[in-house]
Amino acid sequence: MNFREFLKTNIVYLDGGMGTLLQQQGLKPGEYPERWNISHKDTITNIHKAYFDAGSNVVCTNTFGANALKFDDNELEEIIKAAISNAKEARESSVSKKEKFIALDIGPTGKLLKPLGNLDFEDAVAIFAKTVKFGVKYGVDLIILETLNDSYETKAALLAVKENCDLPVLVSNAYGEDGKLMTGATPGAMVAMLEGMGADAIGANCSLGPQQLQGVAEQLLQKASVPVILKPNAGLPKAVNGKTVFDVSADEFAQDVASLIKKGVRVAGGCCGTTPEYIKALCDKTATYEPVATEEKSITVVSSYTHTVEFCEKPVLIGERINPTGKKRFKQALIENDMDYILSEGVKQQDKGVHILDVNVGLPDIDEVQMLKDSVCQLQAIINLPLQIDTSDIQAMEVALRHYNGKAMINSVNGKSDSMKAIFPLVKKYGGVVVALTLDENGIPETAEGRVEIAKKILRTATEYGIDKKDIIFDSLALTISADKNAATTTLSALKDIKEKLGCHTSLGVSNVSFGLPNRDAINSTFFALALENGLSAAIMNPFSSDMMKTYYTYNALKGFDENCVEYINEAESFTVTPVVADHKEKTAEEFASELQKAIIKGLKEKAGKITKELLSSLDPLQIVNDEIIPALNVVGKGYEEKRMYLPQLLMSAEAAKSAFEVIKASLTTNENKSNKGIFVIATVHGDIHDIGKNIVKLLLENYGFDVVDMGKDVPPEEIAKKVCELHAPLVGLSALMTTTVPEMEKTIQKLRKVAPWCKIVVGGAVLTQEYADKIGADKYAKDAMETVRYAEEITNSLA
Ligand code: B12
Repeated sequence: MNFREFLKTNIVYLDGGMGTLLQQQGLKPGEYPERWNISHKDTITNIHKAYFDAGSNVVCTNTFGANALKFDDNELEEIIKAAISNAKEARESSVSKKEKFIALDIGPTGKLLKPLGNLDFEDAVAIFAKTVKFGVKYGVDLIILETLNDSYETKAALLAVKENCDLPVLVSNAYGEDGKLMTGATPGAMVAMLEGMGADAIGANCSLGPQQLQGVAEQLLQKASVPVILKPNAGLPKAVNGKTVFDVSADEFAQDVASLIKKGVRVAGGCCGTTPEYIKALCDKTATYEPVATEEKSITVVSSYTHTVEFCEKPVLIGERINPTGKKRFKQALIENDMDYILSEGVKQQDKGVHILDVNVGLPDIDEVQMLKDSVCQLQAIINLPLQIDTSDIQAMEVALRHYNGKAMINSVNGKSDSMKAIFPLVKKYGGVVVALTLDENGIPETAEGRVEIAKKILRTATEYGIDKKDIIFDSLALTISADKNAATTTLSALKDIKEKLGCHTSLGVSNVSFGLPNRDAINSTFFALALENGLSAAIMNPFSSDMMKTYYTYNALKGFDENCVEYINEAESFTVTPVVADHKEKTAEEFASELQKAIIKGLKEKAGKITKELLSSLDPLQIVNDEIIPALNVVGKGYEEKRMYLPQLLMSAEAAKSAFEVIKASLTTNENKSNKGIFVIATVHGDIHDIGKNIVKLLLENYGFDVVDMGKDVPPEEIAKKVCELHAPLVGLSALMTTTVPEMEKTIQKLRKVAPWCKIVVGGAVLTQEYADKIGADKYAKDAMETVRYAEEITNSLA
């Protein structure tokens, strides 16, 4: 039976851990387990066989880390060939009578993708593609992508599979204790993106035990229309007598996973710490269970790299401001490639509360393909709202959809056969919810019936491409009432029919209705209310229009979509019309300063640099660091701690802070008689990569005439000690920003005391306290850069 057929009607049992078993058999730390396919062929084959014998339907080849970053092409091919052959041999020799399949196992590359890391998205696709091609060449039944903890890398891997074969593909992510991926995606966001791209099953593996993964599994079951995978660890790892042990027994594991199989999990196995014993226990426990049938959920949903926006009763707002039409300043920004302007238009709309951002950067004479790609990539680096890719350039659309980190909204297709032929394959390949305009080769029908007929035609054609109706949102086209008095009523009645008779969601570019009329907001907002009452699901609108926002909040309150009118009450104050007083006066330094904080918090790199330049004319550089940059980073740090912000935002803010810092650095003229005051060795300790604070300390010390030897970040104690001895440095500064890395500081101090007793040690970093510094034996705790300079001067003066 082929795997897809088997998956439809069965509970599929995967295998359990491989790495932990290999460690028990002598795999050394740092040794690549994939090489064991060749060097320890029998060991690998026996492990696979033990899993088949225990009841696994699928064993995963020992190729988790087999990728082109670790192995050259020849070795990669040999490893994958051997891995598949080992699994096949195990299948042949297994005594189990069950259906047996072999999955090519693919894990993460180990690198972060841009902009968080250095790996380019297309390079990631190419790396995964190589592994997939070898897997296909040597004959696997399916592919499993697992333990991926970043949505973008998951997308790259799934694209690589889809572009190189038609094999079934299971996609499983590693969720943290907060129920999200490391880069912030919820299970719902992963389902939206992966289902859109055609994954055969979606799930969770590794990181936690079955009990801790229960919430994630339940969310996956609630949202997914495809089978859900669960492959937990044998609980949490603990170190006992120098060995790693897991805290969930085989029986407990079987019990917990079985209860989730009862709730609907269809593909189950184990990850780190599980053994054939665990799989046997699970198979025994669930031998009489009937598979729970998967249900089509019919959720119309788009997603960003963190979360989803679902189309249901409450209207969805799509911000229309990233669009050059009729906007001189925006056009200029596009021509000048002023990305910061485009990004701030996005940030401002996000602050106003839109749920999705429309992105249209089409202008004659610009390279729209490049511009749209850059805009999408940069917007999604700092804003976590889903995007609506809005272009009539098919190539630009494909590139943008490819690089989009989630399930995008696509604007738009229409009833012309050329349009459907071009757009539907893209929707099918990359996933997405596409806005369908009710017009075709004959133009826009004058009647509502005519528009509904086009909608039906679009639905029929979409089905031929394998696109479900839940992924189509109809736009019945708002035309201007100044040209046709029935324009609005026709649109509204088409809208109503599409919603009620075809059961589809709808969207409108609301503002078109008022072209040519004065006080357009008044018309737009009333039309918006009428449209909502006639079944409008989403509006492309201007969130800076107070009339429109008023309609939105009052509508929700009146329709019962706003529990206790909480949102209405929060926003009501802003509805009060206050006359806008023309204010041409120059901005004060404080106003700029708070803008700098905002720019850093939002991760706007160029803007942060620009504002810092302006600030330097009125503020002292250190004041900018202490009163603006550090407080802004504290806000981000707190957001991260409270799980309101995720690593991507932390990184983008750090980048923005660095760009402000670069400007400050350039403005400070380094003291001429540098080495007069002596050598100061500085480093961030082992395991810690935070260096913004350390760099500030360095800069100030240099300005006060010290010869600073910067050893960088993540520096082991031995290297620091070696350098201090080599230079016979009188002063060393150590930085640590995490509770987990301050012990490295203590180690470094102990080392230095032994080999460089003359050297004074000063320590700093956000988590340090005077008390702790005393405890670990530092000579001085400096809370900031200035205090470090004062101490260094004190020491050098005493030596003089
Ligand atoms: C920016 C940032 C990052 C950036 C770092 C970029 C870079 N190049 O430095 C990135 C995004 C890469 C990052 C990564 C991580 N981060 Co971080 N990060 C921060 C953040 C927001 C700001 C740090 C900062 O630069 N502050 C501004 C500088 C100027 O302040 P400062 O370092 O304290 O320096 C001043 C003084 O302390 C002193 N000083 C500093 N160094 C020295 C040295 C000497 C010799 C002396 C005398 C004085 C001195 O003078 C400086 C100037 O006045 C903090 C939150 C916060 N508010 O601190 C979290 C924070 C430090 N990060 C944290 C975490 C957990 C992480 C990650 C593990 C996240 C992850 N899941 O991957 C990784 C760590 C990876 C690693 N192995 O190190 C936690 C640490 C929690 C803890 N208590 O242990 C924090 C506190 C966030 C939080 N609240 O959860 N992070």
